[in-house]
Amino acid sequence: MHPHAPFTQSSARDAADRQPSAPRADRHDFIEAARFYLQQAPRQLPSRFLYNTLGSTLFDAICHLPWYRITRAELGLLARHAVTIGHALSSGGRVVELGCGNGEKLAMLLTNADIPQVHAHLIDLSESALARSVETLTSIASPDIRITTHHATYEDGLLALPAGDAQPTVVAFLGSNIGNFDPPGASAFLGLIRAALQPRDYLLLGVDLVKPERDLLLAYDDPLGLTAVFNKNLLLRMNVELNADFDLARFAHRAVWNREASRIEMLLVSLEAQEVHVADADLHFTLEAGQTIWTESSYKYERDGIREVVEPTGFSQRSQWVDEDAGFALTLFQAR
Ligand code: AVI
Repeated sequence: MHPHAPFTQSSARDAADRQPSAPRADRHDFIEAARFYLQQAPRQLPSRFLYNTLGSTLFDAICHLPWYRITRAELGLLARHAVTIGHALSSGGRVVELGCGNGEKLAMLLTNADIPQVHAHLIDLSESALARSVETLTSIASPDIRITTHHATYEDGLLALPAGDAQPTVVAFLGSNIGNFDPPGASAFLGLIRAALQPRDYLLLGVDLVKPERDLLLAYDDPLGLTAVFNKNLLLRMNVELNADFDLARFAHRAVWNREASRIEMLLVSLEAQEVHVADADLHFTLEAGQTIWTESSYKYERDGIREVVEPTGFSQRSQWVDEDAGFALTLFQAR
């Protein structure tokens, strides 16, 4: 789905470069993506490159901001509806989390689910995320959790799941990570998940909803300036890893609500006319004052729109729980 299809971006949480020392293949990927996407009109970069070690740390901090409500809303819904979700799992079933982060969401679900045992498969490209999740999950008293980690892309991790397991499987794709895919990319990815499942298995999907523009702009251009730092870190990363010469003081962060496309666009705006070199990508270009580099799309859904996107990929909606105040939905689908 990437890097050569503009805006068919993989979820931010599957970023290959979240590891402290990126393998050479990832550096090659970064160089190729910078060369390709920075020459597009408009200039752009895939959002997965936001997540090096510093970027992941900044994102974790963003989740604590009062204006960014996704994480807290989702944790609340998981705690409140864990027993119902647990029925889907039954005892001895398996739960697969795509992009496990620090493990707190799965821990919230399982500790409240009222099931004696479960097999958890954690899929993440970040070894540190996997390690943090294992630590979180092994520290909880109940249920009895068997843990298998998959240091892999979502796609490879799903393919590596042992097939034909008699127990039900619940795939959890949380945090509105689906929002960082464009609509065709989201459908293609949901199809991949479906292909890894048996009929009657489940998908638990966390999705941020359309809400007033003012709330969206506060979430993606917060008054503390954390999201601005998170965005500008991408320029710093290119300077450090690709021998680029972006002058960070000559760029500003901007978040725009694109109502027609139903997405927040995160941009880096050139404050003046300037020349930029990305030496390792053999790239040299000029930016005019006000010209932008598009670094992330975060699609927001209407609650019924979630069903409309997911059901054609081979699932039927079973339950939906909404935090009305935060504008966030947790939806349980069953594979047909
Ligand atoms: C990871 N992803 C779901 C976040 C989002 O809301 O799109 C990334 C993010 N970008 C800016 N703030 C948070």
